[in-house]
Amino acid sequence: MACPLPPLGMDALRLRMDTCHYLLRTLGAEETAEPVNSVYTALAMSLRDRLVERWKNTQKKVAAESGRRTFYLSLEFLLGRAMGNTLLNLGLEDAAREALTWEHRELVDIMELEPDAGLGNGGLGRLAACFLDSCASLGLPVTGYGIRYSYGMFRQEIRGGEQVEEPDHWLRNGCPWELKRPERIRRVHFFGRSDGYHDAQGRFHQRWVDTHDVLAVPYDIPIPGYRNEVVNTLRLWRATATDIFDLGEFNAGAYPEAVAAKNNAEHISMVLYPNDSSENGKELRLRQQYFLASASLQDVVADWVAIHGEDFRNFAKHHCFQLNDTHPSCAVPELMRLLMDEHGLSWEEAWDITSHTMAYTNHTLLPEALERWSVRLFRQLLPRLLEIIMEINARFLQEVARRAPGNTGLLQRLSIIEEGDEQMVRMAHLAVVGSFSVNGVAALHTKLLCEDLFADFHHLWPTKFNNKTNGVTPRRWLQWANPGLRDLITERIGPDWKHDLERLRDLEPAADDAKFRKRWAEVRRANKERLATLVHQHTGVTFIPDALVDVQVKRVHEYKRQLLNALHVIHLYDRIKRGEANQVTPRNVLFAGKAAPGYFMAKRTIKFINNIANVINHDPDTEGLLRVSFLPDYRVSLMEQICAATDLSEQISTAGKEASGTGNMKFMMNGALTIGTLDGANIEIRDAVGAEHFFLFGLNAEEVSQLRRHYHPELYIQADHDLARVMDLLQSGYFNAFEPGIFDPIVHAITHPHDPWMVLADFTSYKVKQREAADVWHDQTEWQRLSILNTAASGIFSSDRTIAQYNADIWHLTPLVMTP
Ligand code: B1H
Repeated sequence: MACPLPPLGMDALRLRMDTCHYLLRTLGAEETAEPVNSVYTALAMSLRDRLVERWKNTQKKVAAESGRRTFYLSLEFLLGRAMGNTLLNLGLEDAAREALTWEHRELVDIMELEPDAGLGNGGLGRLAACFLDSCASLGLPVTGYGIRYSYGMFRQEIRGGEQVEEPDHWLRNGCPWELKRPERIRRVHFFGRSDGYHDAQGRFHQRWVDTHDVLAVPYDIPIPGYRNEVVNTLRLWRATATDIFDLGEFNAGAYPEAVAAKNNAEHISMVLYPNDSSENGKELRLRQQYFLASASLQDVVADWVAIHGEDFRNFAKHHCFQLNDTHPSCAVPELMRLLMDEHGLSWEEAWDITSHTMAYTNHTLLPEALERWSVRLFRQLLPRLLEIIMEINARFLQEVARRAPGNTGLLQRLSIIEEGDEQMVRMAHLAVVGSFSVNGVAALHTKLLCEDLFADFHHLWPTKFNNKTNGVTPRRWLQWANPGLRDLITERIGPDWKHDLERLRDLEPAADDAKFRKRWAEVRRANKERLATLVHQHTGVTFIPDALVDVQVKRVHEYKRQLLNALHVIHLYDRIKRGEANQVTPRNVLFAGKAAPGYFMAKRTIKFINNIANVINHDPDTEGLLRVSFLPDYRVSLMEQICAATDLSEQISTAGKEASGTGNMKFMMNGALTIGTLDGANIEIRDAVGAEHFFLFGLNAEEVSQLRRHYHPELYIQADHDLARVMDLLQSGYFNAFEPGIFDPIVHAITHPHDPWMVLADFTSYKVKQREAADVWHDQTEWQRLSILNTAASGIFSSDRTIAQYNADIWHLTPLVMTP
C-alpha cells in the first residue's frame, strides 16, 4: 500500500501515517489483499499510542499527589467497543474519518469489525463500564479491577425461534487496546490448610500452607476521560498455572497431567457466568470471585508497601474499595488476611483498616440472586478465609448481643452464617458488616433495602445506608450513539451540555418550536431507517415506515415481564382480526435480549415471542399495521443503534423487582417516551419529566406485596374481555399449531395464584396506557414535544451525576487536573 502525503489536517495526517506504519511494519499487511481487519487493528494501535502518553502522565500525577484513590472491584465490565469511545473522548472522530476516507475506506465499516468486549451480563456490568467513563471524565483517580475472561457473554443465535448459545471468542484476533503487565503478576492461593505458629517474638499467628497456587497476570485497558487528558486504568486478571514450579515435580511420564494442571488453573478466567440476577453456586464461580479479590488487593497492598513499608497507619485514609454487588466480597476477609498473615497487623488494626476501606453496592432484592456459599465448600477451597469470616462473625454477634441482650432471633437474622441442614455463608451480610457504606441503586430500591432486606442492619447502623441512583454515560449513549441529535442539540443550546448534562434543560423552550420539532423528528426518522435496515438484515422482518417503534430490550427474565408485552401484542393482533383494524395504530414492536442458558421459562419466552412474530408477520391482515421482531444477540453495540431509534420504551417490571434499570435512561436521553411501572429508576424518570409526560400503569410495590396473599389471576381474565380472548387464543394453540403444548408452561405460570410477577394483574391497565400512547402518537406535534421534553429532563441520569455523588458521600477523592 502506497502512503504518499495527502492534503490532510494535522491530526488526520499523523493518524494516517501511524496507521500505515502499523499496517505495513507491525502487522505486515500485504499490499494487494483487502486487509480491513488489519486496518482496524492498525488504527486501534495508533489510537492506543495517543492514550499511552496521557496514561503515563496521569499515573505520574496520581503518584505525585499521593491522595486518596478508589478501586472499583467487579466481576463484570461490559465495555462494548472501544474505538468510537476513544475517538469521541480524544476528539479525533473527524481526523480518523478523514484519514480513512482518503484511503477509500469508511470509518463506520472499520469500526464494525471490532468485537464487543462483552465481559458482563447486563445492567450491572454496563454500569461498571459507564462508571469508569465518568470517573475518568471527572478526573477521579479510580482504577477498575476485573477478570479478563477468554469468553465473554455468549453469542445468541435464534434457530427455529429458540435461543442457541455460541461461545464468544472475542480475543480471536487479539485485543489491540490492552497492555500485558507481566512484571505485576500475583500469586493466588487455593486449598491447603490454616496453620498456627509463633514468631521470633513469641507472638502467635496463622498462616495458609500447603496451598495450590494460581498466577494472576494483569492486562491493562486504558480508560480515557472526555477531552481532559486523563487516562485511568481498568486492570483485568488472567489466570495461568505456576507451571515452571509444578512441572518440576512431575517425572517425564506425568507430563500430560502436569499440562492438565495448567489447564485447570486457566479455567478460572475462561468464561463469564451468564447468569443475570441469579446465583449459581458453582465452585468455579467462587474461585473466580476469590481470584479477583485476592489478586487486586495484593496489587494495591504491594504498591503501598513499596512506598510506605510496613506502616499501614494511613492506609485507610488513602484507599476505598467499591464492591460491585457481593461478587467481589471475599475482599473483606482477604484484606484481613493480607494485613494480619502477611504484614503482621493485629486483628484490631486489620479490622479498623478493612472496615474503613470497603464500600458495598447492592443491585438486587431478588432472593435468588443473593449469594450464599456453603461453609463446606469455603472450608475446602479457602480454609484460611473461612476462619477469618467465622471470627468476623463471632465478634460482630458479640457486639449485637451487647446492644440487644437476649434477642437470639435477631442474632440469627443478622449472622453471616445461616444455620440449617447445611451451613451457608451469606455474602451480603459479610459485605454489610465489613463495609462503612452500603448503597442501593435507585430511591425505591434503597428504601426497600432499608425496610426489608437489610432492615435489622439498618436499625443497627442507620448511617451506613445511602442511595446512589444509577446513571449512564452521555458520551456513549447520546453523543456517540446519536450524532444527529447531538449536533441538533448543540446547534440549539450550544455545547455546554457536553460537560454538564443538566444543561439539556435549556432545550425545554424548543419543544414549542415547530421548526425545531420538525428537525428533531427528521433526525429520529433517519435513525429509525437505519434500525429498520438492521432488523431486516438479521430477522427478515420489514418495519412499517413511520409507524411507532415500540421497544423492549434487556435480559429476558420473568420479573421484567416480556410476557406482558407479548400478551399485549396478541391483543393488538386480535383487534386487527376482529375488525378493528382502522382503530389500531401502526406499530413495530421490537424485542431483544438473552436468557440465561439454564433458565427454562426465559428461553421459552423467547420461543413464544418468535412464534407470535411469525404468525403475525405472515398474516396479510396485519400489513401496514403490526410488525413484531426479535433481534438476536442483544449487546452494547446493538443498543447504540436501538436507543437512538426508539419511540416508546418498555419498562414494565413488576413493581419492587427491578432495582433500577439503566436502559430506561438511555432511551429517555435519546427522546423516547416511557411506558412503565412505578419501579426502580422509572419513578425518578417520571418525577424528572413530569407525570403527565410518562405512561404510567400497574400496581405499585406496596400493592404488589399486599396482593400477594390473595392473588387470583382468573378474576382478571373474567374482568377483561380482551384478556379472555388473548388467553383463548393461547389455549387454542394458535401460535403453536405444529408444536402442541409447548406454551402450556407459560399459560400455567401466568394463571397460577403463585405467579410472583403478577402478569395478569397489570394487563388491563397496561392495555389502557398503550392505547393512550397510541393516541398521543397520532398527534405527532404532541409526541415530538414530549420527546424533546424527555431528552431535556434526562440530565440527572448522567453517570457523571452518580459518580459525583459517590465521590461526595463515599470516596472523597480530589479530581486530577491535567494540562495538555
Ligand atoms: C443487577 C444483578 C446480577 N442486579 C447476579 N443484580 C449476577 C446478579 O452473575 N451473577 O450472578 C449478575 C448480575 N444485576 C442489575 O443491576 C439490576 O437488575 C438492574 O435493575 C440495575 O439497573 C443494574 C445496575 O445497578
